[in-house]
Amino acid sequence: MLKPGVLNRRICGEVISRLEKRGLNLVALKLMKISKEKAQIHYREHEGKSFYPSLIDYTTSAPVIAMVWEGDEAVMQIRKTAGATNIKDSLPGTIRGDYCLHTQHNIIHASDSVEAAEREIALFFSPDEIISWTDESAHWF
Ligand code: 3AN
Repeated sequence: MLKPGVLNRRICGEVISRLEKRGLNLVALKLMKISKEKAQIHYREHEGKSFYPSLIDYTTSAPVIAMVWEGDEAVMQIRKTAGATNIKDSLPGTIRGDYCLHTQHNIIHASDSVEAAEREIALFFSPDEIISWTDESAHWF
């Protein structure tokens, strides 16, 4: 998910392009404003932490781009491409390491396990909105 503010910065295409170039398949994409209820479910593991209230406020403050990506080891590969959660550890070359300075506004959310991905996809997408496709481009090379 591209977090609030990414649209304002006009870098959605750049970030999505990085995931495409990694070789992953984009199978669903939706511009949406997240409700407080859904943000609370999405970030329920952080309830009670000091940054939780501002995390919910931020997540619901502006539109986001929710996406589903497919590919070998997609969860691990996207996490690595996104970079570390704590911006102090996000290396240059990763999305977070290249586009942001603050942990709370670290521009992209990526599911941290297959189970989390299944739960998060179900929260934001209906099954008919996910369109798997086969890469036919190999025919051209
Ligand atoms: P990730 O998004 O990398 O899975 P989580 O689930 O630990 O990381 O944290 C969810 C979001 O909460 C982060 N993307 C970030 O916006 C915010 N967050 C996490 N840790 C902190 C922190 N120590 N201070 C402020 N915000 C944080």
